[in-house]
Amino acid sequence: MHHLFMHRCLELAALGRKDIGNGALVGSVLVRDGKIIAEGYHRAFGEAHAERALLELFTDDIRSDDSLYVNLEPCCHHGKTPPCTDIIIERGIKHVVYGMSDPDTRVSGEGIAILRKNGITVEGPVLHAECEWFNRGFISVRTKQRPWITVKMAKTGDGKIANDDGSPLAITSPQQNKWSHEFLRARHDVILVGVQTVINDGPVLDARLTDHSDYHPWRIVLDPHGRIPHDAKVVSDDHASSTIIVVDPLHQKNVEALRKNGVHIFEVPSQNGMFVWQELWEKLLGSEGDFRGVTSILVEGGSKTSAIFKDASMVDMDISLIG
Ligand code: AOF
Ligand code: ZN
Repeated sequence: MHHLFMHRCLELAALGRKDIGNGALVGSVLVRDGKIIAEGYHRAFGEAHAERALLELFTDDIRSDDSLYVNLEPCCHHGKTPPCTDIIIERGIKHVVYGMSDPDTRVSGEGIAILRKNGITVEGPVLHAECEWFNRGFISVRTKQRPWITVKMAKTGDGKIANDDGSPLAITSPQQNKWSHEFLRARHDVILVGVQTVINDGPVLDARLTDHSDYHPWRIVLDPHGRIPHDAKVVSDDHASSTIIVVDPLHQKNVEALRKNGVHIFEVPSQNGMFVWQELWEKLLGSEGDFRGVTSILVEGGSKTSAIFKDASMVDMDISLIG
């Protein structure tokens, strides 16, 4: 039963993906007599954490045999919201089951210790490998100060990734495309490409072949010289406001006009055609307008952009789909 309830926490947590910025994906359920009687999740950056969202919605008395499940150790710090441990203690919860401890140095075990000091039984980590995998972006941001990075390439059996003139080559099967939308695109905060891929292929970079077709990951185009065509789909379609062009400040004027479509323009200095990593991560982990930071990036090409990430050891997972 533990696993069932923890899976439900993860399912709820996933609903926050687009709006929690650089934070953790967290869901919580309250269980009474083996059944879920209340649910909550961390909905958006700066808003109530999962446990607080649940307890603010569920205002009945808590019974001493109720259990609160949450996929991340409850926090004990005053951040944008008060500590979750406070409301758990105040409301008289006696059992907490958690999925993984919190890598945030303001918490890291202290949340659990405080609950125990207050006479609460704390069980966990439950399903921790799955919980950590699910929050790999958040863990990366908190431990490496950069997002989790997956590089994905599609190749033919003999190693080709495009036609010899650079034009796109249909490589993967419909099943592979569906899988990569469902398990790669819909499970990262960002799909990132170099500007040459936009020029050559004109991609849409969304997760349309999925059950989450209303989820539109951020689309980032690395474009140091501001070469992106202004009629490219990513900067002119209905989701242009989910697109970020990263440009060197020297060439910012080339893309300035795209702001009227809602496109975000991030200025980051570059050296030899590549952005300064430290400054790139500062921008991508920080806030600007309605952008609140990201925790995971799927690099989808082209070969030069992927090589830049690999050469700098900025890759956590490298996936080749062989067509
Ligand atoms: C929880 N439940 O639902 C979340 C937690 O900036 P703040 O105040 O939102 O705090 C962010 C930190 O709080 C984050 O780094 C992580 O340690 C914890 N997130 N904790 O108990 C939640 N989202
Ligand atoms: Zn909290």
